[in-house]
Amino acid sequence: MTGHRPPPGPGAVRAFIALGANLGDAAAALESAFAALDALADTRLVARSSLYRTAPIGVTGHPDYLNAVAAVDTTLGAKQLLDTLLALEAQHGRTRETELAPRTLDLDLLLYGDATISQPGLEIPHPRMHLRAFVLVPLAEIAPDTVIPGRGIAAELLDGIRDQRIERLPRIA
Ligand code: PH2
Ligand code: MG
Ligand code: MG
Repeated sequence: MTGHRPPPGPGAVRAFIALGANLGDAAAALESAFAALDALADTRLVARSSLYRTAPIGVTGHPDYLNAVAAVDTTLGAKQLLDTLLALEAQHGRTRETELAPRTLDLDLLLYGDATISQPGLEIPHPRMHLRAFVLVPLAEIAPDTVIPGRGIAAELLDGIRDQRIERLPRIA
């Protein structure tokens, strides 16, 4: 997004990534993750949402999350990009005690162009993204017209998630 590096080249695919954290300095982790995405080989950050404070979904008694969404253009394949995201999580201290344990950084691949992919460990579109305010609200902020294959248009899915608590944090600088 800084404009100092050349675009990733012809054939780049627009992908969307969900960022989340609810352990440690979550805001710092998300800012660091945006920078790391922009610095990836063959990948450029093209848009980033605000940070949002969100109620944990699927668990009770855990700390609130900070969530955000990034758009990247990349010539990495979907599986390469996924593996890169998992490596970035690990670099940010992510451990996996239990499935929904509080985490220092979660990076979920939401969309990879208009692809539909179903293989072990890689489900595109992310199978629950259309049900989650913490994904749809930041996605609609940066790319409201995004088509979620089989589900609809991001901005049009917001009506279904009005009951989920989410608060946009003011942008600093
Ligand atoms: N991630 C989950 C489960 N629940 N809830 C919120 N608010 N934000 C998340 O990122 C999140 C969640 C699984 O990865
Ligand atoms: Mg997740
Ligand atoms: Mg994940």
